[in-house]
Amino acid sequence: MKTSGKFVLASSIGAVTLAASTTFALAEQASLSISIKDHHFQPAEIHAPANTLITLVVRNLDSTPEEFESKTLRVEKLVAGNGTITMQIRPLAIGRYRFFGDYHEDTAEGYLVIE
Ligand SMILES: [Cu+2]
Repeated sequence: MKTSGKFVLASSIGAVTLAASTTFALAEQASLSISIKDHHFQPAEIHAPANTLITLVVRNLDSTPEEFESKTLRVEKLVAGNGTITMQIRPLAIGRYRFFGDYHEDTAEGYLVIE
């Protein structure tokens, strides 16, 4: 009787764990945010896991507009002075992906590190 009770309990825990991990695998997402200040990205390096849909928020703390751009991430999006944009970045393989501010590329540069 006691042994049978333990068996049932163990089975239920197994089922719950399996359901939870399946849900997680289908909804892997990461949220990142970065700021632009004095034509520099802060932080200049951001990290996210591989094969994950990424939501990136870019806040421009400067009063002048900037364009968030990256060839390898395939994004190019205007951020108004004191404005905020939100973008989706496709799931990526491990690597370092460079991005820059197209209006101040000499100073506004950063990397998205996928690990
Ligand atoms: Cu551009």
